[in-house]
Amino acid sequence: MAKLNFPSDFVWGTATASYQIEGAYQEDGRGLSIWDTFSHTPGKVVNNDNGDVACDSYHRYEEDVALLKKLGVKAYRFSIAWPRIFPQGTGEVNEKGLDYYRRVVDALLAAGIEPAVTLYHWDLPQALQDKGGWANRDSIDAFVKYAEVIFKEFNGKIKQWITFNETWCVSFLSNYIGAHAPGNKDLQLAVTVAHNCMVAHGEAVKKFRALGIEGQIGTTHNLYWYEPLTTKPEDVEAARRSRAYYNEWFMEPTLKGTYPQFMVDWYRSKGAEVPIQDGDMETISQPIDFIGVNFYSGGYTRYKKDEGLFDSEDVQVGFDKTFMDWNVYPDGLYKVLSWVKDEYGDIPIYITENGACYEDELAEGNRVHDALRADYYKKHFIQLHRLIESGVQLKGYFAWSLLDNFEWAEGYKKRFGIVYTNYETLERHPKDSYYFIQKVIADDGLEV
Ligand code: GCO
Repeated sequence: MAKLNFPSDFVWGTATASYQIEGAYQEDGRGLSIWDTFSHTPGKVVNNDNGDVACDSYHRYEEDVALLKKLGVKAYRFSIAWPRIFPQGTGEVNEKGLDYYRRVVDALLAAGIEPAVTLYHWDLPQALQDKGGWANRDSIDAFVKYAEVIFKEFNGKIKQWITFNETWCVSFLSNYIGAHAPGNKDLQLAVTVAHNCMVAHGEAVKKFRALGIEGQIGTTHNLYWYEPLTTKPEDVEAARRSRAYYNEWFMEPTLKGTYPQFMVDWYRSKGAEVPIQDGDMETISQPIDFIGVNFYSGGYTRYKKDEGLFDSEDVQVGFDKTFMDWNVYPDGLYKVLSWVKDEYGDIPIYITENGACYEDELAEGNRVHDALRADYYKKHFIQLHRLIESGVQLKGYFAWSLLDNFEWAEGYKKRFGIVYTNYETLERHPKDSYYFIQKVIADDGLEV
């Protein structure tokens, strides 16, 4: 047995998102978001589940904070629901909506937990979607106004800011694949939305600097690691496209101010152009203080003519799978963050999400023996240690998720929590993985 020690200033945390946990979807003047519309449209979400009640964190946030405190985390990542603040996306601030986040932030600070806030975790006000959503550049101005209100309100209290969560999901998953709200299937729309969201990120960073807000600001991209199945050039190229779809397309504009040309050409060959306006690339690549990375999976890819968008297909090579059917690929985490360092230098990195979905059962004494999830965490923590040792500027890690919650198009059946949510009673029960993480934090490391 050896002990892997983590630096004492390493930030351990957990993460959630507003629409996935809050519920209270019509309370205190909250406007509707694209996720209310989408989840209330029959056939869009498994079992036609929706976030009307979710974990009811709008009323039970004190219990959530108590769970965080007992867990021993330094930080908690959550998101603010834009339609609580501006029910119509723009206009007058809804003070009652803001009050909810005042209560949450104060409760966290009183418990000695640093709030890490995501400004956009997918709940776009429906009123803005009605005018074209992220494809309309007016949404950029609306976002910056919303961000400004939050920056000013919480200056000095919230010290870690994340503008966008997973711009790939906001753009391609939601507007090309169509699996998430608003559910479009149009490549040009996806490319446009990705671009406009990145401009909105950059404009918000400019506003943050201009206002002199305390703390650090960055954005979160969801990265995957794909290896070519063979060394054949066509497989190598196919894997390169699969990676760039998630990784370079977002990382390169954010951190270098350019798009990867081979992907610009590829999208052009499919009829989609990036709608770059003067000054956009400079705006997008505003210096940021850290990059947030959400990592879940990856795998092996090979060339296959006319398959999907990239002439490529994923190949099953015997990985263990989670209940989402995602490969368990801890080494992929090591590889992708090593690539970030090689490609983009020593920017501080936070893993803003990582975690696993498994089928859980409530056992005697309200315990959940989720050995597979605890093992998933352990395997990834070993890689965190390896990354830190290798000189990657990895500053913190947020487990997804504090609680089982509304898993978007998958509804409630897919559980990612380290705390079990009983959706009938809304009681919360820590799982074995919670106690595993609690011990790692208390010991500043783990035995392997
Ligand atoms: C994400 C989302 C989470 C998901 C998680 C599991 O950023 O993808 O933030 O909301 O629940 O990724 O799919």
